[in-house]
Amino acid sequence: MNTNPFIALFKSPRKSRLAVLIDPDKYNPDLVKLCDKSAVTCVLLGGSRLEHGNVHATALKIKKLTRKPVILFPGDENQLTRAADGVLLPLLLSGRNADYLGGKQVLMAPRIKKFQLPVTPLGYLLIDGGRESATQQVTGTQPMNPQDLELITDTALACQYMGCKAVYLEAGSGASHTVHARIIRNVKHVLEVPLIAGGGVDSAKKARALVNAGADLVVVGNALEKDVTLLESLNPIFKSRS
Ligand code: 1GP
Repeated sequence: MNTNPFIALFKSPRKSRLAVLIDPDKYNPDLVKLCDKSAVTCVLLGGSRLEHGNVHATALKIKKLTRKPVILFPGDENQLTRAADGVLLPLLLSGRNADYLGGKQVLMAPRIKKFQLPVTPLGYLLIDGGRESATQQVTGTQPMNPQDLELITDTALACQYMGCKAVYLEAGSGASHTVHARIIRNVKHVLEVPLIAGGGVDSAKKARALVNAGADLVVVGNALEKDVTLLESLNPIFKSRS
């Protein structure tokens, strides 16, 4: 049986981890080159909707530049490639669009099998980050209201009971504000699987707040695509957590 490199990340005693999310449309080799010299534990690859980027070609380029695992975070069934080390299979339980609660998964399944990708079923909760997100537009679902703490917590727990091996609290790429620490704390309190947080992390302060609230993995995309030097200020947060 294949070991799952994504699940393996959480076996280390490290308190929290950093993932870089790469959108094939905005691929920047300089960012990938820094991964091996930094606290980045894995590279996530994918996007809500791709315009010109190619997941397969980008995965091959990334694999040449880093030894860190490259895990697909696919927006749809066309974003799968055998060049990656694994795949997250998102279940968008914050919404009620059947395409993202089964339809897309059925389309992805034969390709995941063909490419023999270790798969991690992922509970995916979109939480209002103060700006209409690409995920919201593409999936046609509304984000959860950050005030609905109990519903968010129950939804995360349901993901776990439905077999998800991790839960991702997502404020949306480029969110005005990250998922609130109170939400992270509450969900972390009930969850037995790793908790991932992302969306709108554009400073060390915001990353640290997520870590301190209990996120097992923090995902940063946009801000690092714009400015790779942010990695220098993120490094101490994640290096000191091992
Ligand atoms: C989006 O949470 C990720 O899926 C990353 O968001 O691009 O805002 O870092 P950002």
